Amino acid sequence: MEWTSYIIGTAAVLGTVVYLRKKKGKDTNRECGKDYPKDTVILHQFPRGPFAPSMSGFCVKLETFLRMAKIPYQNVHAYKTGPKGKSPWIEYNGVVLGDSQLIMSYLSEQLEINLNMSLSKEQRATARAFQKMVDEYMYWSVLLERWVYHRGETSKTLTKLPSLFVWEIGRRTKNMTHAQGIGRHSPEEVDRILEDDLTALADFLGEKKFMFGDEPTEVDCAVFGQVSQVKYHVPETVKARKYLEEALPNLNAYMDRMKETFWPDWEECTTKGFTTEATK
Ligand SMILES: N[C@@H](CCC(=O)N[C@@H](CS)C(=O)NCC(=O)O)C(=O)O
Repeated sequence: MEWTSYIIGTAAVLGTVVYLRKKKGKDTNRECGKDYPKDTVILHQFPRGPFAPSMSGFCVKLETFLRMAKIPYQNVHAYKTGPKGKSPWIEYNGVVLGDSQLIMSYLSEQLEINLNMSLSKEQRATARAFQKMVDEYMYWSVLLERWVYHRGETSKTLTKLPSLFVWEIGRRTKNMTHAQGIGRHSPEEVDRILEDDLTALADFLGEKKFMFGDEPTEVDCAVFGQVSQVKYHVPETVKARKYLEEALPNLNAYMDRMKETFWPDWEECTTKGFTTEATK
């Protein structure tokens, strides 16, 4: 029984890879105005998550940006990666682009939008440092917690992906985090780093409504995106998730504020929790 499911799982993984490789060429040749509408961002991202709109902090970040900047967009949900081999990615008026931050800069330039207008040069520099902290470090800590240290629990409570798929994600995560460097730390050290990064966010936020005051700015998209994964999409036993819940009330209130402001349809944008129905 066990072996049968491994064979079926392997065939499914290989089948998906071959299918996606064939499909990629077709998708990047799509024509604006014919295959998709003009002046509308086509946001390619992973399928919705169980407790937040995506299990990718970058997808939550970019979609929050499109909402904050009031840019018309349409979602395409699939486990399909873009020109840089990652998700999210976009098509916009004939241009195909990957990387959430580069996409945000590109759209801001094209549409003459500046969500950082109210910030001084010094504040912009601080915002950039926070964006890098969450996108380039917190992201990897979350991956380790979810797919390596607590993989069994993730499978039971967060994802219905076949166990072979989850094992493969864990294997890739180990390799990537080793290369990045964070994967060389012990689980206890990663827990500690994650807690310290959350504390830094909470301390900087203080009593402000958003990272830089009463109005949200671009960095709020990245902070909200990556912290949403700690709050909703790592198993409940992860120490940093409990720490966020119990020790950082202002950061929690901020997360709720971002959610209410930009995601009034939050529930409809999730799969409404994890259910084992389909896997019984
Ligand atoms: N720097 C990229 C990172 C995107 C990224 O790492 N996406 C992950 C999902 S959260 C991905 O596509 N992983 C697939 C892979 O590495 O094969 C961005 O800002 O968009």
